[in-house]
Amino acid sequence: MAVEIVTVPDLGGAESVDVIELNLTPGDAVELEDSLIVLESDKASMDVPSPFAGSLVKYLVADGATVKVGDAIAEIETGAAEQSAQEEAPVEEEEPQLDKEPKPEKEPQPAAEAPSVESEQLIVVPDIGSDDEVDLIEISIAIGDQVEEGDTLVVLESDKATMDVPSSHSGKVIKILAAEGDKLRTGSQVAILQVSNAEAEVIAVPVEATPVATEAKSPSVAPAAASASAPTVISAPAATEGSASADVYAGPSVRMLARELGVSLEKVSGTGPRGRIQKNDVDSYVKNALNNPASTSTGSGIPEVPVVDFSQFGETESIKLTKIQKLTGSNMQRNWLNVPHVTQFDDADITELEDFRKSLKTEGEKRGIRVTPVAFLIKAIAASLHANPEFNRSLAGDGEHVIQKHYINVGMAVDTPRGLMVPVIKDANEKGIWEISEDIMSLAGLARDGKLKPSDMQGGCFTLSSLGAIGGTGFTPIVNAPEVGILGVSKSQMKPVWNGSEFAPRLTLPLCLSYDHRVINGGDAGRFMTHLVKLLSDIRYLAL
Ligand code: CAO
Repeated sequence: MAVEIVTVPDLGGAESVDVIELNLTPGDAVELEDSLIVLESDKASMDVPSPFAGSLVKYLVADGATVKVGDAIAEIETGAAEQSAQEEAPVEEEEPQLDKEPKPEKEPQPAAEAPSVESEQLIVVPDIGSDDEVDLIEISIAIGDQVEEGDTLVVLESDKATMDVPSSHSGKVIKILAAEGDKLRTGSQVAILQVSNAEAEVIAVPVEATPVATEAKSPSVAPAAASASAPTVISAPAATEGSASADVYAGPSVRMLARELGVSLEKVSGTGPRGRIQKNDVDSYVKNALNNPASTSTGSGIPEVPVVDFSQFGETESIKLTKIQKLTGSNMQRNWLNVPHVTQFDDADITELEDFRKSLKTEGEKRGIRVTPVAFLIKAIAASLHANPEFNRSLAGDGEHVIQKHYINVGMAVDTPRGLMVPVIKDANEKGIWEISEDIMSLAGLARDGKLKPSDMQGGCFTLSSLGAIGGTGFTPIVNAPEVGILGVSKSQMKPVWNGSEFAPRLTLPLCLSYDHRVINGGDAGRFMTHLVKLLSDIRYLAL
Protein backbone atom coordinates (compact mmCIF):
# COMPACT_ATOMS: atom_id res chain seq x y z
CA MET A 1 0.00 0.00 0.00
CA ALA A 2 1.26 3.47 -0.86
CA VAL A 3 -0.29 6.89 -1.15
CA GLU A 4 0.44 8.59 -4.44
CA ILE A 5 -0.10 12.25 -5.21
CA VAL A 6 -1.68 13.14 -8.55
CA THR A 7 -0.68 16.48 -10.00
CA VAL A 8 -2.03 18.78 -12.71
CA PRO A 9 -0.56 17.57 -16.02
CA ASP A 10 0.73 19.71 -18.89
CA LEU A 11 -1.98 22.22 -19.79
CA GLY A 12 -0.83 22.82 -23.33
CA GLY A 13 0.17 26.40 -22.77
CA ALA A 14 -2.55 27.58 -20.38
CA GLU A 15 -1.03 29.12 -17.25
CA SER A 16 -3.82 28.46 -14.80
CA VAL A 17 -7.22 26.81 -15.09
CA ASP A 18 -10.29 26.38 -12.94
CA VAL A 19 -11.38 23.16 -11.30
CA ILE A 20 -14.99 22.83 -12.41
CA GLU A 21 -15.82 19.31 -11.27
CA LEU A 22 -14.61 16.82 -8.70
CA ASN A 23 -15.73 13.54 -10.19
CA LEU A 24 -15.31 11.14 -7.29
CA THR A 25 -15.92 10.90 -3.56
CA PRO A 26 -13.17 9.99 -1.06
CA GLY A 27 -13.22 6.20 -0.67
CA ASP A 28 -14.23 5.60 -4.30
CA ALA A 29 -12.32 2.94 -6.21
CA VAL A 30 -10.23 4.46 -9.00
CA GLU A 31 -9.25 2.67 -12.17
CA LEU A 32 -6.30 3.71 -14.24
CA GLU A 33 -7.36 6.61 -16.53
CA ASP A 34 -10.57 7.28 -14.59
CA SER A 35 -11.34 10.95 -14.74
CA LEU A 36 -10.53 12.56 -11.37
CA ILE A 37 -11.39 16.18 -11.97
CA VAL A 38 -12.42 18.45 -14.82
CA LEU A 39 -10.42 21.58 -15.50
CA GLU A 40 -11.52 24.46 -17.63
CA SER A 41 -9.65 27.38 -19.09
CA ASP A 42 -11.33 30.18 -20.97
CA LYS A 43 -10.76 28.12 -24.12
CA ALA A 44 -11.37 24.49 -23.37
CA SER A 45 -12.12 21.96 -20.70
CA MET A 46 -10.25 18.75 -19.97
CA ASP A 47 -10.67 15.73 -17.78
CA VAL A 48 -7.64 14.78 -15.71
CA PRO A 49 -7.27 11.00 -15.83
CA SER A 50 -5.83 9.11 -12.89
CA PRO A 51 -2.31 7.80 -13.49
CA PHE A 52 -2.88 5.30 -10.66
CA ALA A 53 -5.38 2.61 -9.83
CA GLY A 54 -6.47 2.29 -6.21
CA SER A 55 -8.82 4.25 -4.04
CA LEU A 56 -9.25 7.99 -3.62
CA VAL A 57 -8.02 9.11 -0.20
CA LYS A 58 -8.90 12.77 -0.62
CA TYR A 59 -8.90 15.67 -3.00
CA LEU A 60 -6.25 18.30 -2.43
CA VAL A 61 -8.15 20.95 -4.40
CA ALA A 62 -11.67 22.28 -4.07
CA ASP A 63 -14.32 22.73 -6.74
CA GLY A 64 -13.84 26.25 -8.11
CA ALA A 65 -10.13 26.45 -7.21
CA THR A 66 -7.61 27.77 -9.71
CA VAL A 67 -4.66 25.47 -10.37
CA LYS A 68 -1.54 25.34 -12.53
CA VAL A 69 0.71 22.63 -13.92
CA GLY A 70 2.22 20.53 -11.13
CA ASP A 71 -0.27 21.46 -8.43
CA ALA A 72 -1.34 18.51 -6.29
CA ILE A 73 -4.87 17.36 -7.08
CA ALA A 74 -5.56 14.21 -5.11
CA GLU A 75 -4.16 11.42 -3.00
CA ILE A 76 -4.67 7.89 -4.29
CA GLU A 77 -3.97 4.85 -2.16
CA THR A 78 -2.54 2.22 -4.45
CA GLY A 79 -2.61 -1.53 -3.77
CA ALA A 80 0.47 -3.73 -3.98
CA ALA A 81 -0.72 -5.33 -7.19
CA GLU A 82 -1.67 -2.09 -8.81
CA GLN A 83 0.64 -0.47 -11.16
CA SER A 84 1.38 3.14 -11.61
CA ALA A 85 1.46 4.58 -15.04
CA GLN A 86 3.82 7.22 -13.70
CA GLU A 87 6.24 4.57 -12.48
CA GLU A 88 8.58 2.81 -14.77
CA ALA A 89 6.84 -0.27 -16.05
CA PRO A 90 8.92 -3.40 -15.50
CA VAL A 91 9.97 -5.18 -18.64
CA GLU A 92 7.09 -7.42 -19.55
CA GLU A 93 7.76 -11.08 -19.87
CA GLU A 94 5.46 -12.31 -22.58
CA GLU A 95 3.39 -15.23 -21.38
CA PRO A 96 2.31 -17.64 -24.04
CA GLN A 97 -1.23 -16.54 -25.01
CA LEU A 98 -2.84 -19.76 -26.11
CA ASP A 99 -6.47 -18.71 -26.47
CA LYS A 100 -5.89 -15.11 -27.19
CA GLU A 101 -5.31 -13.32 -30.41
CA PRO A 102 -1.74 -12.32 -30.93
CA LYS A 103 -1.06 -8.81 -29.72
CA PRO A 104 -0.86 -6.28 -32.50
CA GLU A 105 2.55 -4.98 -33.09
CA LYS A 106 3.20 -1.72 -31.37
CA GLU A 107 2.78 1.23 -33.61
CA PRO A 108 6.04 2.83 -34.48
CA GLN A 109 6.51 5.90 -32.33
CA PRO A 110 7.82 9.04 -33.99
CA ALA A 111 11.43 9.43 -33.06
CA ALA A 112 11.48 12.11 -30.41
CA GLU A 113 15.00 13.10 -31.25
CA ALA A 114 14.30 13.58 -34.94
CA PRO A 115 14.74 17.17 -36.00
CA SER A 116 11.33 18.79 -35.94
CA VAL A 117 10.52 20.41 -39.28
CA GLU A 118 7.52 22.61 -38.94
CA SER A 119 4.99 23.69 -41.53
CA GLU A 120 1.68 25.49 -41.63
CA GLN A 121 -1.74 23.87 -41.61
CA LEU A 122 -4.95 25.59 -42.63
CA ILE A 123 -7.96 24.69 -40.52
CA VAL A 124 -11.37 25.08 -42.11
CA VAL A 125 -14.93 24.58 -40.93
CA PRO A 126 -15.71 20.89 -41.31
CA ASP A 127 -18.98 19.58 -42.72
CA ILE A 128 -21.73 21.20 -40.66
CA GLY A 129 -24.50 19.29 -42.34
CA SER A 130 -25.80 22.03 -44.62
CA ASP A 131 -24.62 24.69 -47.03
CA ASP A 132 -26.14 27.46 -44.98
CA GLU A 133 -24.07 30.20 -43.43
CA VAL A 134 -23.83 30.21 -39.64
CA ASP A 135 -22.65 32.87 -37.22
CA LEU A 136 -19.28 32.72 -35.56
CA ILE A 137 -20.16 33.54 -31.97
CA GLU A 138 -16.95 32.78 -30.12
CA ILE A 139 -13.25 32.48 -30.86
CA SER A 140 -11.80 30.08 -28.33
CA ILE A 141 -8.11 30.48 -29.22
CA ALA A 142 -5.52 33.22 -29.31
CA ILE A 143 -2.43 33.63 -31.43
CA GLY A 144 0.41 31.67 -29.83
CA ASP A 145 -1.87 29.09 -28.18
CA GLN A 146 -0.80 25.50 -28.34
CA VAL A 147 -3.86 23.44 -29.31
CA GLU A 148 -4.36 19.72 -29.30
CA GLU A 149 -6.34 17.83 -31.89
CA GLY A 150 -9.98 18.05 -30.84
CA ASP A 151 -9.61 21.31 -28.89
CA THR A 152 -12.32 23.82 -29.68
CA LEU A 153 -11.13 26.57 -31.99
CA VAL A 154 -14.31 28.52 -32.56
CA VAL A 155 -18.00 28.21 -31.74
CA LEU A 156 -20.62 28.55 -34.46
CA GLU A 157 -24.32 29.12 -34.03
CA SER A 158 -27.11 28.47 -36.48
CA ASP A 159 -30.77 29.07 -35.73
CA LYS A 160 -30.90 25.44 -34.60
CA ALA A 161 -27.70 24.64 -32.81
CA THR A 162 -24.43 25.78 -31.36
CA MET A 163 -21.37 23.90 -32.58
CA ASP A 164 -17.79 23.70 -31.36
CA VAL A 165 -15.37 23.52 -34.26
CA PRO A 166 -12.55 21.28 -33.06
CA SER A 167 -9.00 21.46 -34.29
CA SER A 168 -8.12 18.75 -36.78
CA HIS A 169 -4.45 18.96 -35.78
CA SER A 170 -2.23 19.68 -32.82
CA GLY A 171 -0.05 22.73 -33.17
CA LYS A 172 0.51 26.38 -32.40
CA VAL A 173 -1.98 29.01 -33.56
CA ILE A 174 -0.15 31.45 -35.79
CA LYS A 175 -3.04 33.12 -37.56
CA ILE A 176 -6.78 33.45 -36.94
CA LEU A 177 -8.67 33.89 -40.19
CA ALA A 178 -12.14 34.69 -38.91
CA ALA A 179 -13.65 37.15 -36.49
CA GLU A 180 -16.62 37.04 -34.13
CA GLY A 181 -19.78 37.92 -36.00
CA ASP A 182 -18.52 36.51 -39.31
CA LYS A 183 -20.77 34.25 -41.32
CA LEU A 184 -19.06 30.94 -42.04
CA ARG A 185 -20.05 27.74 -43.80
CA THR A 186 -18.53 24.34 -44.47
CA GLY A 187 -15.01 24.89 -45.78
CA SER A 188 -14.61 28.47 -44.53
CA GLN A 189 -11.14 29.20 -43.20
CA VAL A 190 -10.73 29.40 -39.46
CA ALA A 191 -7.06 29.47 -38.52
CA ILE A 192 -3.55 28.49 -39.44
CA LEU A 193 -1.55 26.26 -37.12
CA GLN A 194 2.14 25.65 -37.08
CA VAL A 195 2.46 21.89 -36.89
CA SER A 196 5.35 19.52 -36.87
CA ASN A 197 5.85 17.68 -40.14
CA ALA A 198 4.62 14.48 -38.60
CA GLU A 199 1.29 16.23 -37.99
CA ALA A 200 0.92 18.27 -41.16
CA GLU A 201 -1.32 17.31 -44.00
CA VAL A 202 0.09 17.05 -47.47
CA ILE A 203 -1.09 20.54 -48.21
CA ALA A 204 0.56 23.24 -46.21
CA VAL A 205 -1.15 26.52 -46.70
CA PRO A 206 0.89 29.66 -47.15
CA VAL A 207 0.45 32.27 -44.49
CA GLU A 208 -0.90 34.65 -47.10
CA ALA A 209 -4.01 32.48 -47.34
CA THR A 210 -7.26 34.16 -48.35
CA PRO A 211 -8.24 36.39 -45.46
CA VAL A 212 -11.06 36.38 -43.01
CA ALA A 213 -14.14 34.31 -43.56
CA THR A 214 -13.81 33.51 -47.20
CA GLU A 215 -14.43 30.02 -48.39
CA ALA A 216 -11.49 27.74 -48.99
CA LYS A 217 -11.24 27.37 -52.72
CA SER A 218 -8.77 24.52 -52.69
CA PRO A 219 -10.76 21.31 -52.74
CA SER A 220 -7.78 19.46 -51.37
CA VAL A 221 -7.72 21.54 -48.19
CA ALA A 222 -11.32 21.50 -47.12
CA PRO A 223 -11.88 17.75 -47.22
CA ALA A 224 -8.64 17.09 -45.37
CA ALA A 225 -9.71 19.18 -42.43
CA ALA A 226 -13.37 18.42 -42.71
CA SER A 227 -12.87 14.73 -42.44
CA ALA A 228 -10.48 15.02 -39.58
CA SER A 229 -13.01 16.10 -37.02
CA ALA A 230 -16.65 16.94 -37.03
CA PRO A 231 -18.04 19.87 -35.08
CA THR A 232 -19.39 19.07 -31.66
CA VAL A 233 -22.92 20.29 -31.19
CA ILE A 234 -23.13 21.57 -27.66
CA SER A 235 -26.68 22.76 -27.61
CA ALA A 236 -29.53 22.40 -30.02
CA PRO A 237 -32.67 24.04 -28.73
CA ALA A 238 -34.63 23.56 -31.91
CA ALA A 239 -33.26 20.16 -32.74
CA THR A 240 -33.31 18.30 -29.46
CA GLU A 241 -35.87 15.78 -30.55
CA GLY A 242 -34.13 12.53 -31.14
CA SER A 243 -30.70 14.04 -30.64
CA ALA A 244 -28.18 11.82 -28.95
CA SER A 245 -26.73 12.82 -25.63
CA ALA A 246 -23.41 13.23 -27.42
CA ASP A 247 -24.90 16.50 -28.58
CA VAL A 248 -24.92 18.06 -25.14
CA TYR A 249 -22.09 19.93 -23.48
CA ALA A 250 -20.99 17.75 -20.59
CA GLY A 251 -17.88 15.95 -19.44
CA PRO A 252 -17.46 12.17 -19.18
CA SER A 253 -18.07 12.01 -15.44
CA VAL A 254 -21.32 13.91 -15.78
CA ARG A 255 -22.34 11.64 -18.63
CA MET A 256 -21.54 8.62 -16.48
CA LEU A 257 -23.61 10.00 -13.58
CA ALA A 258 -26.50 10.71 -15.94
CA ARG A 259 -26.29 7.17 -17.32
CA GLU A 260 -26.30 5.73 -13.79
CA LEU A 261 -29.35 7.77 -12.83
CA GLY A 262 -31.16 7.22 -16.12
CA VAL A 263 -31.23 10.95 -16.83
CA SER A 264 -31.38 12.16 -20.40
CA LEU A 265 -28.84 14.98 -20.55
CA GLU A 266 -30.79 16.79 -23.26
CA LYS A 267 -33.34 17.61 -20.58
CA VAL A 268 -30.82 19.06 -18.13
CA SER A 269 -30.00 22.76 -18.18
CA GLY A 270 -26.29 23.40 -17.71
CA THR A 271 -25.26 26.13 -15.32
CA GLY A 272 -21.53 25.87 -16.01
CA PRO A 273 -19.53 28.13 -18.28
CA ARG A 274 -21.15 28.31 -21.72
CA GLY A 275 -23.99 26.13 -20.48
CA ARG A 276 -21.80 23.15 -19.60
CA ILE A 277 -23.79 20.59 -17.64
CA GLN A 278 -22.27 19.88 -14.27
CA LYS A 279 -22.91 17.19 -11.68
CA ASN A 280 -25.02 19.47 -9.53
CA ASP A 281 -27.22 20.21 -12.58
CA VAL A 282 -27.94 16.49 -12.89
CA ASP A 283 -28.58 16.29 -9.13
CA SER A 284 -30.99 19.24 -9.27
CA TYR A 285 -32.78 17.72 -12.23
CA VAL A 286 -33.28 14.43 -10.39
CA LYS A 287 -34.43 16.20 -7.21
CA ASN A 288 -36.91 18.24 -9.19
CA ALA A 289 -38.17 15.19 -11.09
CA LEU A 290 -38.78 13.33 -7.83
CA ASN A 291 -40.51 16.24 -6.14
CA ASN A 292 -42.53 17.44 -9.08
CA PRO A 293 -43.04 14.85 -11.79
CA ALA A 294 -45.48 17.07 -13.68
CA SER A 295 -42.96 19.87 -14.19
CA THR A 296 -40.31 17.70 -15.79
CA SER A 297 -42.31 15.30 -17.90
CA THR A 298 -44.45 17.43 -20.11
CA GLY A 299 -43.86 14.86 -22.84
CA SER A 300 -44.59 17.44 -25.48
CA GLY A 301 -41.14 18.74 -26.23
CA ILE A 302 -41.75 21.95 -24.30
CA PRO A 303 -38.47 23.39 -23.09
CA GLU A 304 -38.24 23.14 -19.34
CA VAL A 305 -37.77 26.00 -16.95
CA PRO A 306 -34.30 25.66 -15.43
CA VAL A 307 -34.06 24.72 -11.77
CA VAL A 308 -32.24 27.52 -9.97
CA ASP A 309 -30.68 27.46 -6.53
CA PHE A 310 -32.10 30.80 -5.33
CA SER A 311 -30.20 30.63 -2.05
CA GLN A 312 -27.13 31.83 -3.92
CA PHE A 313 -28.88 35.24 -4.25
CA GLY A 314 -30.26 35.61 -0.73
CA GLU A 315 -32.19 33.96 2.08
CA THR A 316 -34.88 31.54 0.95
CA GLU A 317 -37.41 29.15 2.46
CA SER A 318 -38.97 26.06 0.95
CA ILE A 319 -42.75 25.87 1.46
CA LYS A 320 -44.50 22.61 0.71
CA LEU A 321 -47.31 22.79 -1.79
CA THR A 322 -50.64 21.41 -0.64
CA LYS A 323 -52.18 18.52 -2.52
CA ILE A 324 -54.82 20.88 -3.89
CA GLN A 325 -52.22 23.37 -5.09
CA LYS A 326 -50.31 20.61 -6.89
CA LEU A 327 -53.47 19.26 -8.47
CA THR A 328 -54.61 22.75 -9.48
CA GLY A 329 -51.16 23.43 -10.94
CA SER A 330 -51.15 20.36 -13.14
CA ASN A 331 -54.81 20.89 -14.17
CA MET A 332 -54.10 24.50 -15.10
CA GLN A 333 -51.04 23.51 -17.10
CA ARG A 334 -53.00 20.75 -18.82
CA ASN A 335 -55.84 23.11 -19.71
CA TRP A 336 -53.58 25.95 -20.76
CA LEU A 337 -51.62 23.66 -23.09
CA ASN A 338 -54.61 21.78 -24.52
CA VAL A 339 -57.19 24.49 -25.03
CA PRO A 340 -56.81 27.22 -27.65
CA HIS A 341 -58.07 30.10 -25.52
CA VAL A 342 -59.77 33.30 -26.56
CA THR A 343 -60.96 35.80 -23.97
CA GLN A 344 -63.45 38.54 -24.67
CA PHE A 345 -64.50 41.38 -22.41
CA ASP A 346 -67.62 43.41 -21.73
CA ASP A 347 -69.22 45.46 -18.96
CA ALA A 348 -72.71 44.91 -17.58
CA ASP A 349 -74.66 47.76 -16.05
CA ILE A 350 -75.72 46.29 -12.67
CA THR A 351 -77.06 49.49 -11.12
CA GLU A 352 -80.62 48.15 -10.92
CA LEU A 353 -79.45 44.64 -10.02
CA GLU A 354 -77.56 46.07 -7.03
CA ASP A 355 -80.56 48.17 -5.96
CA PHE A 356 -82.73 45.08 -6.06
CA ARG A 357 -80.11 42.93 -4.30
CA LYS A 358 -79.77 45.46 -1.49
CA SER A 359 -83.56 45.52 -1.14
CA LEU A 360 -83.39 41.81 -0.28
CA LYS A 361 -81.18 42.42 2.74
CA THR A 362 -83.87 42.40 5.46
CA GLU A 363 -85.63 39.43 3.96
CA GLY A 364 -82.26 37.69 3.65
CA GLU A 365 -81.47 38.27 7.33
CA LYS A 366 -84.81 36.70 8.26
CA ARG A 367 -84.03 33.68 6.09
CA GLY A 368 -80.41 33.57 7.21
CA ILE A 369 -79.27 33.95 3.60
CA ARG A 370 -76.75 36.42 2.31
CA VAL A 371 -77.39 37.42 -1.29
CA THR A 372 -74.33 38.65 -3.22
CA PRO A 373 -73.94 39.53 -6.93
CA VAL A 374 -72.56 36.03 -7.42
CA ALA A 375 -76.06 34.51 -7.09
CA PHE A 376 -77.32 36.71 -9.95
CA LEU A 377 -74.29 35.82 -12.01
CA ILE A 378 -74.94 32.07 -11.55
CA LYS A 379 -78.58 32.54 -12.46
CA ALA A 380 -77.69 34.65 -15.53
CA ILE A 381 -75.01 32.18 -16.65
CA ALA A 382 -77.51 29.30 -16.40
CA ALA A 383 -80.00 31.21 -18.53
CA SER A 384 -77.28 32.14 -21.05
CA LEU A 385 -76.20 28.48 -21.30
CA HIS A 386 -79.81 27.58 -22.00
CA ALA A 387 -80.04 30.22 -24.73
CA ASN A 388 -76.58 29.44 -26.17
CA PRO A 389 -76.22 25.65 -25.95
CA GLU A 390 -72.80 25.69 -27.73
CA PHE A 391 -71.35 26.72 -24.37
CA ASN A 392 -72.90 23.65 -22.77
CA ARG A 393 -70.84 21.21 -24.84
CA SER A 394 -67.62 19.26 -24.47
CA LEU A 395 -65.38 17.69 -27.09
CA ALA A 396 -65.85 13.93 -27.23
CA GLY A 397 -62.79 11.76 -26.64
CA ASP A 398 -62.83 10.56 -30.27
CA GLY A 399 -62.25 14.12 -31.53
CA GLU A 400 -65.09 13.53 -34.00
CA HIS A 401 -68.06 14.67 -31.91
CA VAL A 402 -69.15 17.19 -29.33
CA ILE A 403 -71.35 16.16 -26.44
CA GLN A 404 -74.34 18.43 -25.91
CA LYS A 405 -75.43 18.47 -22.26
CA HIS A 406 -79.12 18.85 -21.47
CA TYR A 407 -78.59 19.74 -17.84
CA ILE A 408 -77.14 23.00 -16.50
CA ASN A 409 -74.68 22.83 -13.61
CA VAL A 410 -72.48 25.85 -12.89
CA GLY A 411 -69.12 25.51 -11.12
CA MET A 412 -67.94 28.29 -8.83
CA ALA A 413 -64.24 28.87 -8.05
CA VAL A 414 -63.70 29.24 -4.30
CA ASP A 415 -60.51 30.65 -2.85
CA THR A 416 -59.58 28.53 0.20
CA PRO A 417 -56.51 28.46 2.45
CA ARG A 418 -55.58 25.08 0.94
CA GLY A 419 -55.99 26.26 -2.64
CA LEU A 420 -58.62 26.68 -5.30
CA MET A 421 -61.74 24.47 -5.20
CA VAL A 422 -64.60 24.41 -7.69
CA PRO A 423 -67.88 23.12 -6.19
CA VAL A 424 -70.82 22.86 -8.57
CA ILE A 425 -74.30 24.37 -8.23
CA LYS A 426 -76.49 21.70 -9.74
CA ASP A 427 -79.49 22.50 -11.98
CA ALA A 428 -78.83 26.21 -11.55
CA ASN A 429 -81.37 26.99 -14.30
CA GLU A 430 -84.15 25.54 -12.16
CA LYS A 431 -83.27 27.44 -8.99
CA GLY A 432 -84.25 30.91 -7.80
CA ILE A 433 -81.92 33.52 -6.26
CA TRP A 434 -82.63 32.38 -2.68
CA GLU A 435 -81.83 28.76 -3.42
CA ILE A 436 -78.71 29.64 -5.43
CA SER A 437 -77.56 31.93 -2.59
CA GLU A 438 -78.03 29.09 -0.11
CA ASP A 439 -76.00 26.79 -2.36
CA ILE A 440 -73.23 29.40 -2.66
CA MET A 441 -73.06 29.83 1.12
CA SER A 442 -73.06 26.15 1.92
CA LEU A 443 -70.68 25.04 -0.87
CA ALA A 444 -68.23 27.92 -0.25
CA GLY A 445 -68.34 27.07 3.49
CA LEU A 446 -67.70 23.38 2.86
CA ALA A 447 -64.85 24.26 0.46
CA ARG A 448 -63.18 26.53 3.03
CA ASP A 449 -63.58 23.88 5.74
CA GLY A 450 -62.17 21.18 3.44
CA LYS A 451 -65.40 19.21 3.66
CA LEU A 452 -66.55 19.05 0.02
CA LYS A 453 -67.44 15.58 -1.22
CA PRO A 454 -66.22 14.53 -4.68
CA SER A 455 -69.84 14.61 -5.89
CA ASP A 456 -70.04 18.32 -4.88
CA MET A 457 -67.33 19.06 -7.43
CA GLN A 458 -68.49 16.89 -10.31
CA GLY A 459 -70.75 17.48 -13.28
CA GLY A 460 -69.95 21.14 -13.98
CA CYS A 461 -70.89 22.56 -17.41
CA PHE A 462 -69.34 26.03 -17.12
CA THR A 463 -67.36 27.84 -14.41
CA LEU A 464 -67.66 31.22 -12.75
CA SER A 465 -64.51 32.75 -11.27
CA SER A 466 -65.52 35.82 -9.28
CA LEU A 467 -62.78 38.07 -7.99
CA GLY A 468 -65.34 40.83 -7.44
CA ALA A 469 -64.91 40.91 -3.69
CA ILE A 470 -61.15 41.13 -4.11
CA GLY A 471 -60.62 43.66 -6.92
CA GLY A 472 -59.17 44.14 -10.38
CA THR A 473 -60.57 45.41 -13.62
CA GLY A 474 -60.23 42.26 -15.71
CA PHE A 475 -58.28 39.02 -16.18
CA THR A 476 -58.06 36.07 -18.56
CA PRO A 477 -59.42 32.97 -16.79
CA ILE A 478 -58.26 29.51 -17.90
CA VAL A 479 -61.01 27.25 -19.22
CA ASN A 480 -61.79 24.39 -16.82
CA ALA A 481 -61.57 21.64 -19.49
CA PRO A 482 -63.40 19.57 -20.61
CA GLU A 483 -65.82 22.48 -20.12
CA VAL A 484 -65.56 25.01 -22.95
CA GLY A 485 -66.28 28.31 -21.25
CA ILE A 486 -65.45 30.22 -18.07
CA LEU A 487 -66.58 33.66 -16.92
CA GLY A 488 -64.18 35.82 -14.96
CA VAL A 489 -65.79 38.66 -12.99
CA SER A 490 -63.90 41.61 -11.54
CA LYS A 491 -64.98 44.34 -9.11
CA SER A 492 -67.95 46.50 -10.04
CA GLN A 493 -67.22 50.21 -10.35
CA MET A 494 -69.28 53.34 -10.70
CA LYS A 495 -68.57 54.79 -14.17
CA PRO A 496 -69.95 57.69 -16.21
CA VAL A 497 -72.05 56.16 -18.98
CA TRP A 498 -73.50 58.19 -21.89
CA ASN A 499 -77.30 57.69 -21.92
CA GLY A 500 -77.99 59.63 -25.11
CA SER A 501 -78.26 63.07 -23.56
CA GLU A 502 -75.79 63.05 -20.65
CA PHE A 503 -73.23 61.03 -18.71
CA ALA A 504 -74.97 59.17 -15.91
CA PRO A 505 -73.26 57.37 -13.02
CA ARG A 506 -73.81 53.63 -13.52
CA LEU A 507 -72.46 50.67 -11.59
CA THR A 508 -70.63 48.56 -14.15
CA LEU A 509 -69.46 45.00 -13.72
CA PRO A 510 -66.40 43.87 -15.78
CA LEU A 511 -66.92 40.46 -17.40
CA CYS A 512 -64.19 38.33 -19.03
CA LEU A 513 -65.30 35.31 -21.01
CA SER A 514 -62.66 32.73 -22.00
CA TYR A 515 -63.64 29.92 -24.33
CA ASP A 516 -62.26 26.90 -26.15
CA HIS A 517 -61.97 28.01 -29.76
CA ARG A 518 -62.16 24.39 -30.94
CA VAL A 519 -65.80 24.27 -29.86
CA ILE A 520 -66.89 27.92 -29.65
CA ASN A 521 -66.61 30.52 -32.38
CA GLY A 522 -66.23 34.22 -31.79
CA GLY A 523 -69.82 34.70 -32.95
CA ASP A 524 -71.10 32.19 -30.36
CA ALA A 525 -69.09 33.96 -27.68
CA GLY A 526 -70.36 37.37 -28.76
CA ARG A 527 -73.97 36.15 -28.56
CA PHE A 528 -73.41 34.49 -25.17
CA MET A 529 -71.81 37.62 -23.74
CA THR A 530 -74.47 39.95 -25.15
CA HIS A 531 -77.19 37.76 -23.69
CA LEU A 532 -75.48 37.65 -20.31
CA VAL A 533 -74.97 41.42 -20.24
CA LYS A 534 -78.64 41.95 -21.11
CA LEU A 535 -79.80 39.67 -18.26
CA LEU A 536 -77.54 41.33 -15.70
CA SER A 537 -78.41 44.82 -16.86
CA ASP A 538 -82.14 44.15 -16.65
CA ILE A 539 -82.86 41.26 -14.32
CA ARG A 540 -86.54 41.21 -15.32
CA TYR A 541 -85.37 39.11 -18.30
CA LEU A 542 -84.20 36.47 -15.82
CA ALA A 543 -87.84 35.81 -14.95
CA LEU A 544 -88.79 35.06 -18.57
N1 CAO B 1 -67.97 43.68 -7.35
C1 CAO B 1 -68.04 44.31 -6.16
N2 CAO B 1 -68.36 43.67 -5.03
C2 CAO B 1 -68.63 42.36 -5.08
C3 CAO B 1 -68.57 41.65 -6.28
C4 CAO B 1 -68.24 42.37 -7.44
N3 CAO B 1 -68.15 41.77 -8.63
N4 CAO B 1 -68.88 40.37 -6.03
C5 CAO B 1 -69.10 40.26 -4.72
N5 CAO B 1 -68.94 41.46 -4.15
C6 CAO B 1 -69.11 41.80 -2.75
C7 CAO B 1 -70.29 41.13 -2.16
O1 CAO B 1 -71.45 41.84 -2.47
C8 CAO B 1 -69.95 41.14 -0.71
O2 CAO B 1 -70.17 42.42 -0.18
P1 CAO B 1 -71.44 42.75 0.76
O3 CAO B 1 -71.37 41.74 1.87
O4 CAO B 1 -71.19 44.14 1.19
O5 CAO B 1 -72.61 42.59 -0.08
C9 CAO B 1 -68.46 40.97 -0.69
O6 CAO B 1 -68.02 41.26 -2.01
C10 CAO B 1 -67.96 39.62 -0.20
O7 CAO B 1 -68.19 38.61 -1.10
P2 CAO B 1 -67.82 37.09 -0.71
O8 CAO B 1 -66.55 36.70 -1.29
O9 CAO B 1 -67.97 36.86 0.74
O10 CAO B 1 -68.95 36.30 -1.38
P3 CAO B 1 -69.31 36.21 -2.90
O11 CAO B 1 -70.64 35.59 -2.97
O12 CAO B 1 -69.12 37.48 -3.59
O13 CAO B 1 -68.23 35.20 -3.48
C11 CAO B 1 -67.01 33.22 -3.72
C12 CAO B 1 -68.25 33.85 -3.14
C13 CAO B 1 -66.94 31.80 -3.25
C14 CAO B 1 -67.11 33.27 -5.25
C15 CAO B 1 -65.79 34.05 -3.28
O14 CAO B 1 -65.78 34.09 -1.87
C16 CAO B 1 -64.47 33.52 -3.75
O15 CAO B 1 -63.88 32.58 -3.18
N6 CAO B 1 -63.93 34.15 -4.82
C17 CAO B 1 -62.62 33.83 -5.31
C18 CAO B 1 -62.70 33.04 -6.59
C19 CAO B 1 -61.31 32.85 -7.13
O16 CAO B 1 -60.36 32.63 -6.41
N7 CAO B 1 -61.18 32.92 -8.46
C20 CAO B 1 -59.94 32.80 -9.09
C21 CAO B 1 -59.85 31.46 -9.72
S1 CAO B 1 -58.47 31.28 -10.75
O17 CAO B 1 -57.23 31.50 -9.78
